[in-house]
Amino acid sequence: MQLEKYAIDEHNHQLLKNHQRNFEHVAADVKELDTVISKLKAFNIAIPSWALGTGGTRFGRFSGGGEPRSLEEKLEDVGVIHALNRSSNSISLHIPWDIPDNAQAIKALATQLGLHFDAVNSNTFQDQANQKHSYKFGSLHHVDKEVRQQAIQHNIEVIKYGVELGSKALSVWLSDGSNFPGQLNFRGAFQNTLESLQEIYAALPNDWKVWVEYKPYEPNFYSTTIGDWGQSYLLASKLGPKASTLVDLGHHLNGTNIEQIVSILLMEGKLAGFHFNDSKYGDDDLTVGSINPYQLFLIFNELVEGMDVRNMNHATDIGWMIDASHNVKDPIEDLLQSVQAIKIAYAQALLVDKKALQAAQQNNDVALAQEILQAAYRTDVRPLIAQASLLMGGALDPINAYRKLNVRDSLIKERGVNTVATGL
Ligand code: RM4
Ligand code: MN
Ligand code: MN
Repeated sequence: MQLEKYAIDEHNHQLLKNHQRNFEHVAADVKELDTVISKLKAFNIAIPSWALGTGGTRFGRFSGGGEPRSLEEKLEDVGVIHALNRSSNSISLHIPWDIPDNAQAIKALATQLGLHFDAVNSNTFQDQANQKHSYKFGSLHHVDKEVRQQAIQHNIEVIKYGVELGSKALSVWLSDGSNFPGQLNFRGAFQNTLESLQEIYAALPNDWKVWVEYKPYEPNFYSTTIGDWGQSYLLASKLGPKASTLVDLGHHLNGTNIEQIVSILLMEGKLAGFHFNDSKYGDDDLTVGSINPYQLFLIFNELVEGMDVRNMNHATDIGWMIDASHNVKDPIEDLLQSVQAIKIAYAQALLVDKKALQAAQQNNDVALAQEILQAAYRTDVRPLIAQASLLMGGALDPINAYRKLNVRDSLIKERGVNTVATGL
């Protein structure tokens, strides 16, 4: 299904008066208001194809109604999200969950919906039905060269699908690791991974990048071969300029200072991008900003400052993606909330008085530095985001509009109650 623009406009109309009052109130205190609004207008976050269905846990999966049954329907769902928030103009595909049978037709549908294809993700953490060798003991790090070759070939195939669709990056996440001490030779596993990635790297088209994701544990519980940003950074450095580190917010042990990691990777030109989500304990893949919005703001504060120092384009020089998977919410509502949370953190970071903060840092004025950061964090920037959305033809309040326009009911009517999207 596709949302009609007039329906969104009509819904906006009812909220407009209130919006204008709120907007004027916050805008009065924003220096360089036009710049802030135009940055918000340009900002987009990719939607992961695997988040459009209800996620499962290892205990079960409770599918919701009207889930997308095909790649086409996944694109349509992202089209709905983008029509509402005007900030989700791309989709990140996972192969083989989302193999495009007819790349030209899929590309045409995406263009019609105003979408393009973000990074493509390979999958060597599951065995596929027709596969010769098993990944039970790993893929790119495997002790057996034949298994490594199979995983390398899969990644090269994923690049080929991506090229057909106009993607520009391959995102690699490996579950490779060990469950028990003694199971692995760490150096051997690292070297095998490096050599495998080198073969994949060699297959990248000129204008492509490879993003190396890390994760401390799960599904392996003793060691993960790319377990932290240091190991990912080391691989990316050895691979070359097309390789960099992808930060998934849920892939850190509790208490890790993620904003500091982000700052250093950015300084070194090795920050590929993000998989946004939130977590309380581990890789919980909860809605972005639902648990720790302050951390998200602190990350964006480092991003804005670090990107400005390097003269980077906020909207396009880093890969912004969501990686979440839910079992209780309507996936579209969840994604709308995630995008909104990211834009809130970004807008707040844009409001930080950088000069004043720098001066406070130079003077070791710790209390003032905190005041400056929190003044931005405690600003209700939602009217700024609503204004940017309105100017782009989106909804003032995307979730509210989604509900009022009964989108899920229409999807259920069209697709049925018992649908299961591919994914986890
Ligand atoms: C992993 C990791 C990857 C994602 C898979 C589905 O934990 O976050 O990025 O592709 O889950
Ligand atoms: Mn991820
Ligand atoms: Mn994850």
